[in-house]
Amino acid sequence: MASHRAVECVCFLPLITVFLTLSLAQEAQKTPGDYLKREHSLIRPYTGAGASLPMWDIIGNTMITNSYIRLTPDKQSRSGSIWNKVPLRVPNWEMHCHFKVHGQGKSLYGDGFALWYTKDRMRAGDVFGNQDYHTGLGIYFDTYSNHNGPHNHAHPYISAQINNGTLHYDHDRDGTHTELAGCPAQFRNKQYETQIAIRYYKQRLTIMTDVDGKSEWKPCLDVDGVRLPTGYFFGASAATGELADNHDIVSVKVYELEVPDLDESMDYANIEPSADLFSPPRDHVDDPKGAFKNATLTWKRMFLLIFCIIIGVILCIVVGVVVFQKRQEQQRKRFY
Ligand SMILES: [Ca+2]
Repeated sequence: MASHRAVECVCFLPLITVFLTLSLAQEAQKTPGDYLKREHSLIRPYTGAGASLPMWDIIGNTMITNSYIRLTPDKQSRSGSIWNKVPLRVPNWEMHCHFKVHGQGKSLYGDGFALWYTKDRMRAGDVFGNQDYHTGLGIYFDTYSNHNGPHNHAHPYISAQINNGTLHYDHDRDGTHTELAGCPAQFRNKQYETQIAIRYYKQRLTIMTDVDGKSEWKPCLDVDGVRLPTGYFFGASAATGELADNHDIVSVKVYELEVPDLDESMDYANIEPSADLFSPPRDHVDDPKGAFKNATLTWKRMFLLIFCIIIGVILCIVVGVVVFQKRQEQQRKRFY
């Protein structure tokens, strides 16, 4: 599976590069102020800082200060979250989040935080401080590697999950088997600003990071065929266990993205969260996942075929050499 992914990644690399270049060009052309959705944004100075924010609610150990929202402090067994009060009404959007993860731990720290666009809000749980089996989009900033088996990857690791309420986040496997896609990103204990951009545009989810102090967006993931409704809520949550970290949100900016040919007749509020490349294996036999499975089979068959041909050719050469040598020996014997 990993090798197939690698081959697909290599094949799609030029396409991704072109898309991201176009995206960034579009980004540069856009005047963010025109589309900024203030009701979903969290920008310093926060009005009402100290105790409450007009458009946001907090639960658990989350604290509001003048310069950041501390989801959890660098102390064991803490968890908390912050939730936007206003449901999102636009079908195409982009969120920029300036965050800071830092703490005393040199090699042991955790567990991480998450950004959410979900149906429910204010539900404390054990997936980075939010409930498991969520409905919507979860983006995980996993700083602690729980798992050393197959498909493990460098940490910290950012990944996205689309859930319709049926998928469990398995911490023992760092959520790898239910992720849409992901990328490693060294965002912890940085002296400069660390940011993420999440774009949902025409059923395409693109995530870019700016965590290297270069003030430029770097691609993290780009997945087409992602369906998310309007009417959900933005949130951020974090949790610490035996290991801890400060998980801070500095700012959130949400932009409305205009689509010239937007289908006004579409009922955007009633879309069930799903993704073509990873959807729960329940009642989706006829959806594009089937095509993906077939594609995987074709890859396997192709590999087997090439393998058999190579083995066949090697066998022919070996047999040929042996027969040739035997004949030469016989000829030499005849001469003596
Ligand atoms: Ca983990």
